[in-house]
Amino acid sequence: MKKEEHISKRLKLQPCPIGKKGFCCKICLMGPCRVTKDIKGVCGASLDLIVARNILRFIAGGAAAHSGHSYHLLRFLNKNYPDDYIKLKAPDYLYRLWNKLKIIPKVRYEHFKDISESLHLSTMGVNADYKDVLKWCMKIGIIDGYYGMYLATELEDKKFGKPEIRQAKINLGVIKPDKVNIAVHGHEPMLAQALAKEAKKHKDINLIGVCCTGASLLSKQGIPLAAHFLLQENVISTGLVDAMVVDVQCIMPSVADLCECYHTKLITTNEIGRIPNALHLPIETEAQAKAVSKKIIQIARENKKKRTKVQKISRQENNVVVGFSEDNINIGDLADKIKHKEIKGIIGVVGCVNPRTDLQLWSGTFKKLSEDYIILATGCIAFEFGKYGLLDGKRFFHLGSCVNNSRIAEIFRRISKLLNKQITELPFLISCPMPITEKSIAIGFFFASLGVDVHFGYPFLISSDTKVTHFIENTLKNNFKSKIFLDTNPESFYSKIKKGLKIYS
Ligand code: SF4
Ligand code: MSK
Repeated sequence: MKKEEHISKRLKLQPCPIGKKGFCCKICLMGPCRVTKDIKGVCGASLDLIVARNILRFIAGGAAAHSGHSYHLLRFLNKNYPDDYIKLKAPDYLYRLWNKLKIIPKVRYEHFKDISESLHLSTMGVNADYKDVLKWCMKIGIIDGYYGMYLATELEDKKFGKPEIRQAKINLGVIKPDKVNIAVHGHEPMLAQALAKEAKKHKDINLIGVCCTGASLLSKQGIPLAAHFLLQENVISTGLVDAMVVDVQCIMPSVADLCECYHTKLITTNEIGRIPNALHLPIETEAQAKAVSKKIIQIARENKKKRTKVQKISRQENNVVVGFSEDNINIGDLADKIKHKEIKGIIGVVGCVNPRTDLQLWSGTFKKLSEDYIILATGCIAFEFGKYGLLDGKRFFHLGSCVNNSRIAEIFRRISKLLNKQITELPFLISCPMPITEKSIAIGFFFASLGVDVHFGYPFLISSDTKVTHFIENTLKNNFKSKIFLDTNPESFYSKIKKGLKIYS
């Protein structure tokens, strides 16, 4: 079968209706079990237990990815972090609450043990109390927030500098036909930063970003961002990209198929991220990153000569304002606007752009909401907002890659401190309208642990009419004063939020 046929078949794949709701268990070989309210699994596991275990395993995957990201940075920089890292970063009242609930790791690197234990307790025949499993979801969410996002963001800022506010360009038009185009894609910016430094020395090299490695370079250095997750294949199919350099996370295996159809050289740079037929040049140290960068430039330059199938596709560029952070955004002004009710609140819009949702409709919804709310955006959805001309640095603020969601948490923390309120008392909302990855669910649970209500716009896992849904919509409030809720319909979401945050509770 031709590669193009493979792609069109992939696009027609329908999700399993049982798995989509989290009603399928496949953690032992007596299954997979498709359960209902009336039919338990072969082992006797109830629907609620299975849904809760599936959520926990999803969050564990996300926390492992974010914590792996910060672990790779620590190794690259030969650095460590204090044992009481969470105590140093979290608001005191929350630290005390989490301590009382016994949901924070206190010893260095112990969070990896907790991620591992969450897989252990959710395997067959260990924890059968769905409420306790959900408590673990909060614990792993906190780990994701601090040992994943906060730590990675802090290490990257210290090493590569804080973002700076500037004008920049995004979209496929940033790929230049007359240049050697090198795309960097993934999440960990160590090699990409070295490549950016090296590329500056060569006039013929055009470095462009994809996904969150790209969002990180965009916010710190203004390097153009060619694509988000959904456009990663389009980058290659321009026929103009001479090397695609990938690290970890959100790299579709299909890019290898595409590279076979075009001349693009695919290069993997992280020891855990190998792809068949790609050139593997793993880096673990700064010296290796520098040497590999020089090599990649040579390879890409040579490879440009092999361009044959240059496609005529839309080569649009969009102007955006980027480079916001917790340090350069005007916290005092935001606090005043909230205090004097000049805005209804702040919505942090996180992450992914799922092709099973309506991207245009969701972007339009946030455009309308921005009349009343300030919108803070990260990751792929920020790119999507940029495509619609919304990233203006007035109502919409670009805060970087998906680990940089910690910047949103930090902005919430600083505003609450300034107003002498708890985070939960302020009109903040996190919305993840089009989640794709395990990380996005982990991020949601992290914000819920801070007392922020969290919206998801796609029905995986938390859609069921089960006790689990009731728990995350209602019982969370008892301890965390937040709720996690689902609304897949942009219009009904808009009408709820338009009225004001927390009014919909
Ligand atoms: Fe089925 Fe129980 Fe095995 Fe899950 S653990 S697959 S519910 S038998
Ligand atoms: S890349 S995690 S699709 S934001 Fe961070 Fe985009 Fe979501 Fe991947």
